[in-house]
Amino acid sequence: MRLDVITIFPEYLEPLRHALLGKAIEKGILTVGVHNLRDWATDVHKSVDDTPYGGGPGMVMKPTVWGPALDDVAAGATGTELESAAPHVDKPRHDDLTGRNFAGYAGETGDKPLLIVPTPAGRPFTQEMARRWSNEEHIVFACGRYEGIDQRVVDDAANRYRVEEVSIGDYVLIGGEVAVLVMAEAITRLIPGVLGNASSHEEDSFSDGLLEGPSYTKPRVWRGLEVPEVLLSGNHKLVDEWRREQSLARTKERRPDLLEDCPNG
Ligand code: 6GU
Repeated sequence: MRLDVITIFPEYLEPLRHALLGKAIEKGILTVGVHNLRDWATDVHKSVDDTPYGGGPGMVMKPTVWGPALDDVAAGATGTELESAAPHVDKPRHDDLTGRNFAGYAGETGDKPLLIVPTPAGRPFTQEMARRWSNEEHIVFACGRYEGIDQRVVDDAANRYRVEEVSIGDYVLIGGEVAVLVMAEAITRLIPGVLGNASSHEEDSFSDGLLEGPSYTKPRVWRGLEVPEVLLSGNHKLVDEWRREQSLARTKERRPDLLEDCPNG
C-alpha cells in the first residue's frame, strides 16, 4: 500500500515512520509520502488560506493551492518514491485471498486512488471502513486546518479520486493530522505482515460487533488479586464461553448502542 499525506505540518506525521508502521515500511509492505501543502503555494507569503465568502470567523483553505497539490499527488508526480505509487490493477488484494471479499468493496474501481478528507463534518470512521480500506493500493489523506477546505476542492477531486469525508469521533480537533495518524494505524495494522501474528486482529473489539473482555498474564496472584479460575482450567470450551460472557457484559455496560441490532447479542 502507498499512503500520501498532504499537510501544512509535515512534522506532525513523523510518527507514521516509527514503531509498527516503520517496520512495515522497512519490510516494503508500506510506502509513505508526506507532502507540505505550502510547496504548491504560489505567492511570496506561501499563503494557503483566505477569508470565507459570506463572512464569519476563521479562514478557509484555498482551492488554487489544494487543486494542483491533489493533481500532482494523484499522478505520483511529487518526486518521492514513484515506483510503488503505480497502480497494480491485477494484483489480488488480501481479502480476496482469504475469501472475505464481498461486492461493493473499495478498490473495485481500481485505477482511481482513494482520497480521505478528515473533517468533523464527515461520516464516522469505523472498523468496517478500516477493513475495506486495508485492501487499497493507494490512499491519499488531505489534512485541512482552520475552518476547512473550499468545498470545490473535494467536489473537483472526484474526477481523479474516490473521495470520502470522514470524522474520527464527536469532538473537534484543530486539524486533520491526528485523525490521519488514527486512521492510518487502524487501516495498515490489518494488512498481512504488518502485525506479527496474522490472526491477532480477528478477535479485536468491534470485529464481531462486541467489545473485548479482560486479559490476564502471570503471576497467578498479584497484590492479592487472582486470575479468574476458569482461565487456568485448560478447558477451551469453558474459556471461550466465559470470554463471550465477559464481552457481552462489558458491551452492555459500556456500549449498549452496539447491542441494539447485534446478531450475536
Ligand atoms: Cl477527522 N478532523 C478534525 N479536524 N476534527 C475532528 C475529526 C477530524 N474527527 C473528529 N473531530
